[in-house]
Amino acid sequence: MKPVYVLNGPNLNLLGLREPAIYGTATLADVEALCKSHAEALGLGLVFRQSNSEGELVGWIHEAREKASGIAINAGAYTHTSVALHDALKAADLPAVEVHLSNVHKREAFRHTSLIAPAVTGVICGFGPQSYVLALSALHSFITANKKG
Ligand code: CA2
Repeated sequence: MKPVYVLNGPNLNLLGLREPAIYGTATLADVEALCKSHAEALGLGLVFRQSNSEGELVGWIHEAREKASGIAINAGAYTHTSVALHDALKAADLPAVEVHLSNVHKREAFRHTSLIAPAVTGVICGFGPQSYVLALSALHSFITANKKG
């Protein structure tokens, strides 16, 4: 089976180093290790990446179209602004989960809108690093049932 791509957007490289009250103390490397061990338990291959560049994220979604069985994406602030990520996810036509560490609906109003939500299968937010684990489980269910949603 093709691997699942877990893509991370801008500033997520700072995880665990700043704003622990909002995002916790786990680093992105910790989140990657958690994803790797859960993916292994599910029998899924994993590609885990982070970029601060919208264009690079678009490129990775295009790559996933050919090389991945599903996508979990924490697009960071691009969630709320990016038509380009929306269009790329639509075109990828894969099971996809929008992931957030924080519960964006409890936060500033500008975080309540997601431009990518209409282009993915579902959204998971508010569970810290466990949001990624839940996203991988959801993708696994969809992929094994051969559904896109
Ligand atoms: O809750 C999430 O996962 C977010 O995607 C995180 C984004 C934010 O813009 C979204 O509204 C919700 C921000 C990621 C930046 O992470 C930082 C981590 C430590 C210090 C500063 C930023």
